[in-house]
Amino acid sequence: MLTKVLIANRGEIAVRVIRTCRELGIATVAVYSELDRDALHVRLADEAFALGGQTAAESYLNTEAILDAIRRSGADGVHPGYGFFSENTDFARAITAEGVAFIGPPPEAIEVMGDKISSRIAADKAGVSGVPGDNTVLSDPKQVIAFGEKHGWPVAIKAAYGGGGRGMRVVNSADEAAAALESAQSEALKGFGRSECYVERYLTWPRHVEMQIIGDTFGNCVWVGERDCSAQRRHQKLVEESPAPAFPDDVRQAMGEAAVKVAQACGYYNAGTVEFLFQDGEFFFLEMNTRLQVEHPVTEFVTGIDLVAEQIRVASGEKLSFTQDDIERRGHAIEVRVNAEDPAGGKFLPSPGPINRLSIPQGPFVRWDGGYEAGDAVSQYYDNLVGKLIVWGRDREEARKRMLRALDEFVIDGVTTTIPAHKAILGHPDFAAAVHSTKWVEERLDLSGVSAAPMAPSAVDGEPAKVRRDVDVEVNGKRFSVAMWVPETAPVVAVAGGAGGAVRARPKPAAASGAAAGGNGAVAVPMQGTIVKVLVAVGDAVEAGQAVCILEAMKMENQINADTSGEVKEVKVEAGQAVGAGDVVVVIG
Ligand code: MV4
Repeated sequence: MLTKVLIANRGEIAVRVIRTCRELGIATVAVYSELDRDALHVRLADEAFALGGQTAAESYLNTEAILDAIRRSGADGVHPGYGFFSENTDFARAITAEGVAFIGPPPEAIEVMGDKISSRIAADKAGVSGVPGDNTVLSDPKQVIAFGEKHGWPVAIKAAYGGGGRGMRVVNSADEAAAALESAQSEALKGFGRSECYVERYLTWPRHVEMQIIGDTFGNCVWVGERDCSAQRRHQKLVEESPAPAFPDDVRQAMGEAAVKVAQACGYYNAGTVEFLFQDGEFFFLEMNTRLQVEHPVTEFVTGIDLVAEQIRVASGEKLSFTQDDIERRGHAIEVRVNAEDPAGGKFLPSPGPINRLSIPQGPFVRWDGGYEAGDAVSQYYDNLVGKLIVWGRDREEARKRMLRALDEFVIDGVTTTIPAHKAILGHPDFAAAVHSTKWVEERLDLSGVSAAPMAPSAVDGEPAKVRRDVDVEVNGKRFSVAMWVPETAPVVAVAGGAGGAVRARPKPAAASGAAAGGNGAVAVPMQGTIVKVLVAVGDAVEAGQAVCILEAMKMENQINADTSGEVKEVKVEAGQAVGAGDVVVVIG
């Protein structure tokens, strides 16, 4: 077995991997950026090495710094988690060349699956059908029209080097084809550096069902179980569950066997996930994710298998500890992603900041995979996943009610989170009846009333906006929770542990780190990405901390804030424009 594993990641997944290593008696090495010097993953690891830098590019994506930490620590294996280097074949090859095990699949398999056309061809060869489509690179809108006329509208144009749905265009009729192809190609070029696109039939109300597989280097490969990830918004999953609801056993068996065939067709080993679209009883291969996924715990809960332990066994050159026949699935598991995002009005704006209080739900069959504790801060520079709450029940309804119970117990102060959206989803009759599909959150779920700090219903025009604060008071020895509507600028919080009912005004916690006043007015973006929205114009008066534009980076929308108060002198970007780390987007004078 490996003896010392370096985790080339941060946050909840680094913590998750450290925990299994400890159970297996494997020493752990954390790496950290300047902002993460005191982060939970650093506190929990046996050793930790500084990478320097603040942004992901300067730290967790700095190959030389990580290679240096590997050498200095003497680690014999590296777990990449998800994101960062998890699907980077240069990194995998670089460490393998130094005799260090990459805890993941072979680079050749990552390459085949990284290109969507080649992965469709690989699946086809394995006898697994994708959504009916054409595996040629599009060069003319006539090809799209010919395909639509033959297979029926709508059709989807997708980026060959894309994934996760970015750059996809739905075309409803022949006259939309030319514009859709052009915009798909240009977005693909901007987002992925390659413009190649292809066409598929577009399924209008599918569910997203994905199959976990794991294989060893002896040719054993098994399917572990499926996850339904249909509750998502803008390709960001919100809720995942296993088993998929209303999913017949014979379909599960067939999907599992199909997933294993796809994996074997590309010489796969270690953990992976094969994604399918499921509609009208049929499933179609979509893509393969060549990494451990965020939602892996639901599969662990229903099977009792520790997927990370199994990944480490495989990377150590051992056989899988079980066969296909050994795997039993029992009950139902649901996961929600608790992100530091404000779901108010369905906008899900990033809400980084310090976590002042964190009280995690406990009780039977509840698991929390977190990356933070009270006193830690969620930085605007990284993914804002605070942690994942996972519950198990004997059936879906028991699990759903347990999740609602657990969400009600959850207390987190300082950052706004997606918890109110999860309560709305889990409590909705459509979710309870499992009639939701991939478009349900965006098209059917009403999040207009959802807010962590709802506006006062009686707010009068011209008066300062008021927010709700809940305070516990005792009246004649009986405890009441009182909702107070106070001006947003003067928040009032109950002080835990103080004199009963004490109420204290406290300044609003500083917003995103780095958003403080006192900047030089040249507002720069912290990382590479695409500007999705510009919120100010030349001549506007802005306040320090006010959002000036929205940057999409690492699949998240990040608010870029004014670093000083003043007048906008220059706006250097427009929506759709790609930017690099450090690029100045707005100048305030
Ligand atoms: C589709 C589709 C319908 N028809 N392809 C989006 C994510 C990427 N993996 C593929 N996606 C889709 N591809 C065809 N031919 C609908 C989606 C889709 C989706 C898929 C999975 C999970 C959420 C989704 C949300 C919107 C659209």
